Amino acid sequence: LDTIIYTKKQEISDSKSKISLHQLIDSEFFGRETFSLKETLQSKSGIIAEFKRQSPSKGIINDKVSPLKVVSAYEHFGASGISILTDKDFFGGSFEDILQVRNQINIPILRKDFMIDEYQLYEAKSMGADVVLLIAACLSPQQTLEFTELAHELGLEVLLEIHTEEELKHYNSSIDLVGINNRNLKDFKVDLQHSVQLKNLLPENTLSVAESGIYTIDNFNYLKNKGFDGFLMGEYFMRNTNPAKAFEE
Ligand code: IGP
Repeated sequence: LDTIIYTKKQEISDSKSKISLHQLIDSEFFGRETFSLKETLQSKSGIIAEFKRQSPSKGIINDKVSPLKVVSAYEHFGASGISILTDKDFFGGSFEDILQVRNQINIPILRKDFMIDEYQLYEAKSMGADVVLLIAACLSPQQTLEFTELAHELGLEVLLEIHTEEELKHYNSSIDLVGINNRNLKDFKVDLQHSVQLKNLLPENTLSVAESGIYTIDNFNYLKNKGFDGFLMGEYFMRNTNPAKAFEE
């Protein structure tokens, strides 16, 4: 995680020198009305289906399929939302992946990246995202609050990702959704029990999302029975040469 954050700082400072905040604000998608993941989590399947070419823990998962083909099918089969990795160095993603699909689907898009600078929230809005992921392990509780407020000013919803009980300190009542990552970002170990245990410690009525390691229908049903509102799934779909087919099943 430290390496990712270090690389990310460099990337952000490069971007800032190339594209000013003003340019972001003037861009095509900046003023658009966003979709609400809070709403679609309740009105559709609850699945937030991810487009992910590769990851540090798994290497290449699928680099043959186009984002548009995959996310259109996700929408068709009832996904509540789409998660798109925009980190290039570690996940092989890009801003283009969101820009390209934005006008082709009518469900919310989560910009999945390592947010450490408010500039990235402006970027998220300008590329057509509706929701941003804030990873507690990358931020202080104070930053989390400030980023949440800015996100809301921009019309974006916030999914706070936690992995430990300690990180509950990052929670504040403005946060829209809390995701519990079953994968430890430090050693990549995955344990579904993890989200189940931490979920009990969330304030009542918090919309909760179980993240990572959901690889079978049984995994999904298990977590649904435990009361999760959302299910962030990536590898299970992307492993398939036809990710949408996995969703349909
Ligand atoms: C998806 P999986 O095991 O279904 O591919 O996991 C998603 O939860 C995972 O990609 C993820 C992630 C993150 C990636 C969750 N939190 C933070 C990068 C950064």
